[in-house]
Parts: sequence; structure tokens; C-alpha cells
Amino acid sequence: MYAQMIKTARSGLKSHAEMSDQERDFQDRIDRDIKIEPRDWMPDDYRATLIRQIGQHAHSEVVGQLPEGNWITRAPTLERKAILLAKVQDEAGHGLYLYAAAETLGVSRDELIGLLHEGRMKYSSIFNYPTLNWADIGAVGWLVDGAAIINQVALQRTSYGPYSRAMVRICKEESFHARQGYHAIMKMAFGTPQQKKMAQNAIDRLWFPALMMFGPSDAESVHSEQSMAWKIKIKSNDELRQQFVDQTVPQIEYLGLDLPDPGIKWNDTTGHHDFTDPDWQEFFDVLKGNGPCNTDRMRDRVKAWENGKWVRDGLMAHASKKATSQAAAE
Ligand code: FAQ
Repeated sequence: MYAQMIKTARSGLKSHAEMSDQERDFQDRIDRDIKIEPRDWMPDDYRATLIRQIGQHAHSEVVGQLPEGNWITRAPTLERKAILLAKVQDEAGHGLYLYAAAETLGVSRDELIGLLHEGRMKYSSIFNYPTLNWADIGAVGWLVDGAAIINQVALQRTSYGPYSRAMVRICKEESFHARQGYHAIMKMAFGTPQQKKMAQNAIDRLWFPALMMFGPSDAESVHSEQSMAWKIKIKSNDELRQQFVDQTVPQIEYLGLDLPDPGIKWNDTTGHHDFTDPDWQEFFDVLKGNGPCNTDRMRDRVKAWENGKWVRDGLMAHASKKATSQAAAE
């Protein structure tokens, strides 16, 4: 169903005059900040855009478990292991809330997962980078969850009710994720010279990929104009990226470490930090499947899906047995 919708989705904003009466009423509800609920009428493209974004978001949560899950058995202390386990489990939960929100739009979780596995849906570019040392786990929590929260806090006000409510729960857990990441990096930044070096190395590798999480520049963003008119997106890619930079600079200063960008400096005129853009060519290459870990991530996800088949089959058999015995008892 969704695969068909993406083929027919139009791009570009409709003028007020081009809209049907139904579309004008819909836009009016959006403009008055009235949430859209699953049974309400909505334009097909609004539905398709939401499925694309929520689906991609859900896939990111699930694929995002891989670079961190990789370190559970190698966490340096029992406490760090317990924290990491809880965090990785939370990400599975976030995937679940988001797939459930997408299902209210009439697409099944199996279809979305099928499209991911066929390479027809995306997940966040950041998870195509490796986690090479323990400090990367701290940097992922601090920078990657930190970037994710900035986006997700804004999305709590998104126009689609089930998505916005999922975001409220997710943001609560994400704050813990970011704090544990900053705490882990802080321990290393204030630890031995070797630990400090590892922390710096992780930041050097993950800074620009974290900036890419907000998507291409506003000038290059294909969907922003329409998504912002529909309040699917609340802030633009560049606005969110700037907010992230402004938030992170004082944090890195406290750590006594450096961001790998000599161009970062406070600008009195704009009231924000100037910074260097990431390498957009690298970003688009990663989206095309050419990042350092794209192949590994997809292989591992498909393998996990296939290995989990017996669990899904068992649950379905149990549910159907239960339904049959309930029907017989009525
Ligand atoms: N990666 O026109 P736009 C997390 C694609 S959650 C891959 O600007 P849009 C938690 C975009 O899909 C992180 N693809 O697109 C966690 C489009 O391609 P399409 C995920 C990207 O949708 C932490 C094309 O480029 N968060 O990390 C990316 O208006 C730690 C043109 O771009 C969300 O998904 C990218 N970075 O804006 C878990 C938040 N950026 O579909 C585990 C919700 C853009 O036409 C461990 N999503 N593209 O083929 C959003 O806010 C938006 O979808 C954006 C992109 C801002 C990501």
C-alpha cells in the first residue's frame, strides 16, 4: 500500500486556490494547531509523508541499536553495562511506539520492515558509521541522542496526534540517554591522558556525522516546505542544526576537549555560533549506501529479522489459539 503511495506522491506546495474545500478545511485545522487523528480525513500526500518520516524514524531507532549493542559485552564496568543494556532496550521500545504510530496510517509494520530490507526506505545516516572504541558509546549518547532530542522535542508539537504522543514518551527516555553519554565522556575527559585521547578521537569522528543527522541544508531539502506547512516538521533542518551547535559548544568547553572545526566561533550579530558545514557529498554518498557500515547494518538487521521468525510465529500461534478458545467459551 505504502509502496504504491510513494510512487504517486506529488511534491511542491499547493496554493490556497489550488486546494479543494476539503483540503482548505484540513489546512485550517493545522493552522489552528488542532491535532489530526487517524480517522480524520487527510490528503494522501500528508499520509504518505508521515509514513515516510515515521517509518524512517522507526527504522533509525532499530538500526541504531546495532552500533551500541556491539559494545554491551565489552562495557568497562557492571554499572556501564547495565546502563547500556537499558538504553539499547529503550531504542527497541522507541521503534515499537513509532511503528505503532505508522500503523494508524494504514501501513503494516511488516510492509515497512520489508521496504527497509529491500533498501527502499531509509534510516538515519549516522548509524552507518562505526563505534570503534568505548568512548564512542559516550559520544553516541551525548552527540547522537543529543541531536535526536533537539529534533524530537520539536516533534512533540507535530500535527499528527499519534506521532506527537509517541514523541512525548520518547523524549523522556532520550534525556536519560544523552545524560548517560555525557557522563561517560566526562569520566574519560577527566581521566587518564589515554582516556582523554580516546574521548577526543571519538568526538573527532562523530561530530560531522552528528551534524548530518538534521538532513541537508534548507536550500537542498526536498520535503521541508510542504512538511512545515503541514506542521509535520516544526523547525527546519538548519534551525535545528544551529540549535544543536549552540547547545554543544559550552558542553565541549566544560570537558576541556575540542570540536574538530576551527571555524566554530560566537557571532555577536546573529547571536549564534558560526560553524563549518559537514561534507554534503559524503552525506549523499552515505544515503546512497556507500557509508562505512551500510552493508553490515543491513546484513545484521536482515539476519536478526530472519532469526526472530520462530518467536513471531510462536506469538501468532499463541494469539490464534487464545482467540479460538475464547470464541468457543462465548
Ligand atoms: N539520514 O527533504 P529532507 C535517533 C533524507 S533517531 C538519512 O530534508 P525530511 C535515536 C530524507 O529522508 C534519528 N536520510 O527530508 C537513537 C529525504 O529522502 P527521501 C532519526 C536522510 O524528511 C539514538 C532526503 O534526505 N530521527 O537517532 C537524513 O523533510 C541513538 C531529503 O531530505 C528522525 O528520523 C538523514 N540524516 O527531513 C537511536 C527524526 N536526512 O525520504 C539509537 C524524524 C535527510 O525523500 C541510538 N525525521 N534524509 O528518499 C525528521 O525530522 C526528518 O525526516 C529529517 C529529514 C530531518 C531527518
